[in-house]
Parts: sequence; C-alpha cells; structure tokens
Amino acid sequence: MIKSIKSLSPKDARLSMAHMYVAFIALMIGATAGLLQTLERTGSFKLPFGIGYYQILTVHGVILALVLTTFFILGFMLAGQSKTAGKFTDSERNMAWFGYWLMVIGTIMATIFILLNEATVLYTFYAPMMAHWAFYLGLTLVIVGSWFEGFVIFRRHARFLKENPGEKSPLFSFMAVINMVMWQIATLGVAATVLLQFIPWSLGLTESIDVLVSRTLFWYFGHPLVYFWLLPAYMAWYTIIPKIIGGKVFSDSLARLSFILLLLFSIPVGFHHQLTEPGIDPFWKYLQVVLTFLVVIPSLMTAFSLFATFEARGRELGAKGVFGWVKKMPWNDVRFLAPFLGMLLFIPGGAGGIINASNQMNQVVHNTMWVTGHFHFTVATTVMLTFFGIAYWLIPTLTGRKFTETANKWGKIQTWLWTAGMVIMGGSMHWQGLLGGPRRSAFSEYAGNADTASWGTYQLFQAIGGSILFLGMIVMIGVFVYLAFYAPKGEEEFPIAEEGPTSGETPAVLENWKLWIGITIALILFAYTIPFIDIIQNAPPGAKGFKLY
Ligand code: HAS
Repeated sequence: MIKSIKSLSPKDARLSMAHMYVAFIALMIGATAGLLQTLERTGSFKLPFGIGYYQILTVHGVILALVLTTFFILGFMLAGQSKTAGKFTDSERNMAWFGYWLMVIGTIMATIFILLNEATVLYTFYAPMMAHWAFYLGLTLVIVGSWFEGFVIFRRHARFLKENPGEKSPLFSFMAVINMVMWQIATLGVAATVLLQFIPWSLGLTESIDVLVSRTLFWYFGHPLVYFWLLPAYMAWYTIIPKIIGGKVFSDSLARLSFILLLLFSIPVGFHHQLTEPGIDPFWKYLQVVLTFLVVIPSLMTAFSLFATFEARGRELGAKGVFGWVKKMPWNDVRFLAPFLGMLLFIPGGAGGIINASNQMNQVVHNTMWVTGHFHFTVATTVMLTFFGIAYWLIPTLTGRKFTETANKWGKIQTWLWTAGMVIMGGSMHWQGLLGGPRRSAFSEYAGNADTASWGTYQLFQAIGGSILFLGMIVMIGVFVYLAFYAPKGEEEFPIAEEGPTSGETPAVLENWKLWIGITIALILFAYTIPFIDIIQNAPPGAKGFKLY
C-alpha cells in the first residue's frame, strides 16, 4: 500500500505502479517462453503437454513486444509527467485508470485465446493465418485503452502550457506528448486492419482477406511501434541519465528537435519491412528507404548529445581528452550502468538496422535469424536495459521505499547477466542469419533438411544465451518484488536533470504542434496515398484463412 511520498503525488504513484505490476508479470511469462523456444530449437528438448513451438512464440512476442512495453512505457510516462508538469486532476487520473482497465481486459482476452491455441498467429498476426475473433478484439482493447492514457498525457501537457503562459514546457512532458502523438497516428493503421479486415473475416462475415492491404496497414503501424519502445529510453537518456551522473542536460532544443524528427520520419517508412513483397511499386519502396535513412539522423543526434553530456561531466570532474570521461562515470550505480550498456549495444543494433534498410542487403537478411538478432539487440537489450535501469529507482519512488545497496548489487548482477545473455544469443542469431538460417522456425521444421541441419552450434549458443537471460529475468523479478514490498521505507529520488550552460535558448517553434503534426500527416499522405490506391486497385483475389495448428 502506497503511503505518503513527497517525490510524487501518491494517487499518481499508484496509477503508475499498477502499470508496473502488469509489465513485470509480462516479463516473467514472456522470458520463460523465450527460454523454452531456445531449448526447443536445439532439438534436444520437447515442449511438454503438446504445446506447439509457434504457440510459445506467439506468447513470447505478444506478451513482451506488445504488453510489457505498452504497460511499462505508459506507467513511466505518466509518472514522469506528473513529476515534471505536476500532478493529474481527478478527471485526468480517472480517464487514465479507465484506459488502464481496458488494456488489462484486452490483455487477458488475448492471452486466454493464445493459451487455448486459438490465436497462434505470432505477434505480427499476418493474414491469412487466422485467430479467434476475441484475440483481435483483445488487442483492439489494448490499443483503445492506450489512446485514453494518451489523451491524459495531451491534456496534462496542454494544461501546463495554459497555466504557465510564456513558460517552456518541461522536456519530459514534451517528449511524452511526441511519443503519444506518434502512437495515436500509427495505431490508426493497425486499428483499421483489425476492425475492417480481421474481425469481420474471423467472424465469418467476409470470406477472404486482402493480405497485402493488411500487411501494409500493419507495417504502417509496425515501424513507429519500435520507436514507441525506443523513445521512452531516449527520454531517460536525455533527461534522467545526466542527473544520475551528476551532470546537466546538454541541449534542450537539440533533444526536442531530435524527438520532432523522430515523429516526422518514423511513420512513412513501413515499406522497409516489405521490401521483398510483390505488389508494391519499387519507386515507393525506394522513397520509403530514403525516409528510413532520414529517421537515423535523430538517433545520431542522440548519440552526439550523450557523448557531449558524458564529456562535459567528465571534464567537470577533471577528465582530459575525448574519452577521459570513461573513468569518471558512476559504474557502480546500476541506474547508470544498465542504460549505458543498452546504449553501447545500440551501436551494433542500430548498424544492423541500417543494413536491414539498405535494399540490396535486405535481400540477404530478410526473414533470417539476423532480423531476430537485430531486434534482440535493439528492443530486448537497448530498450529493456534502459527500462530496468529506470525500474531500479522508479519502483521504490512509487512505493515509498529506498533503493538500497543490496538492490544495487543484485541490479548489477542482473545487468551483466542480461548483457552477456543477449550478446551470446543475439550475436549467434546475427551470424546464423548471415548464413541464411531462417527465422520463426521450430526445430521440427528444419530437422532432416540437408541445407539447414547444420545449425546445431548456433542453436546451442542461443540456448546458452537464453538460459543466462532467464537467470537475469529471475534476478530482475526478485529485485522488483524486494523494491515493491520489502525494501526499507523512505523517500527515493526521482532524478530529473536541469539544463546545463550549453543548452541555450529553446526556439518557440519547437512547441508548434499544428506545424509538426501537419508535416507528419503530409509526409504520411505523400509516402502512402498513391501506393495504397495502387495496392487496392490491383489486388489479387482475397485469401482464405488457415490456422497454424
Ligand atoms: Fe529495426 C526490423 C531498420 C531501429 C526493432 N526492427 C525490425 C524488427 C524489429 C525492430 C522488432 O529497414 C522486426 C520486425 C519483424 O518482426 O519483422 N531498425 C531499422 C533502422 C533502425 C532500426 C534503420 N529497430 C530499431 C529499433 C528497434 C527495432 C530502435 C526497437 C526498439 N528494422 C529495420 C528494418 C527492418 C527492421 C529495415 C526489416 C527487416 C526485414 O527484412 O524484415 C534505426 O532506427 C537505427 C538507428 C540507430 C543508430 C544507433 C545510434 C546509437 C546510439 C547509442 C550511442 C552510444 C553511446 C555510448 C553514447 C544509428 C544512440 C557509447 C560509449 C562508448 C564507450 C563507445
């Protein structure tokens, strides 16, 4: 039970903490499914009780990529906004609770049908694989619930601007608004395919489904989805990490500009997931590849800003040279160590993304284990290590407890286990993919196949990595439970950095929402209108549905 805590309004803390419970339960279920997958793929382990590989893979993808992320991100953003812009009103908080419960009900519905093996369609639920209609409805509720929470974030931000005329909005709140604007616009695509295509089709109201339309609408949503995961990690890197290392925000306007660029360029790029698909004119694929390269720029700006933050702090502490700061960083503080290792792994993770986006190289890596390696380095390492780093101080802040030395020690063990597990597993996935190893394949799919029977060593490495990760998950859950229920009562800092002397004036145009949302919509219309009309006009006959098992 949350008593009185000064660093955050208790009612807002309770709301945020409710999200954290779901996120960490999801981590437990999803990571266990991940371990089982790596073991199955060695060929020496058979899943018990007749459970299928693809069913476990669906649990893993949906529960981790969609449920854990969405709950953690919304909980974190609500807490950060309450801290920086001020607490929510009762009506705002009630609306957020309403959204939260919709998301919980949707998650339970989707999970039940996955467990019943009625929704073994993986997290991308590609047609013509068909799930029970209740699975799609469950996912819809999760999305609609998140919209309500998004409206709360918009309202709180607008209220701050109204109540503080002429004042700049808090950086954290601004970033949360960008993330939710991107999310609301992007989820329109997945909502459209689910409501107009999947639900009528799975109810038997329509006989067939237009596969290319559904995949295009999915990937219109799918790429911004990965930035929806990344942006909260960037929020922590820009606004929280400087405080943890004792430094200041390097540049408020650079941070805002990089978020605006991420908003502009993260949506009109979905075709880079469909480069090998027939039915989309190559010109439009080319255009979206160019836009993909533009979306890399704000990440490079972020890298620059981080180096500047570290260097400035290092020099304050007496460091010399470009990398002198390395010796001055608080390596013993897991709140810094975990996100930092996430940043480090984002260098190969991001480079892998650039390879994926390069049309010719995509032909080599598409649908191979390389892509699985790519997203384990990005979302499962960069983003998750940052989320863990956040959880170490956020959970005690929310529950009115202290982040103790014991928790820090176990946190460091957890961080190294997670990093080692991901490097071994993700590294081996990349390698296997380069050699043509297929992704999303159960052992039984390739056993006995002369071309692919020799993946044993890679699968073994993945099982070793997966087992280390499983241990990392157990330690994380242990620390979470300790911080939520057993750590000594007290007040934990919610670390938010101030602007440094390098920051300069922030131009008012960066807060011009009509302008940025207008350009975002214009870019989307430019990148999608003509190819989408073309896809519909030249559609082949629709596909009938099938079930995996
Ligand atoms: Fe990706 C596929 C392209 C980033 C996630 N991606 C996926 C899938 C997922 C995913 C889940 O173009 C699979 C979907 C599926 O199931 O089919 N991706 C990119 C590009 C980027 C990128 C260009 N992806 C991400 C992020 C993800 C993510 C982030 C999750 C969070 N991705 C693709 C493409 C595909 C794809 C194709 C389709 C492949 C196919 O064929 O199916 C870029 O955003 C990457 C830019 C990043 C950088 C790195 C900047 C580095 C920083 C760290 C600085 C470090 C410091 C510390 C300061 C340029 C900011 C340094 C310290 C020292 C001491 C040195």
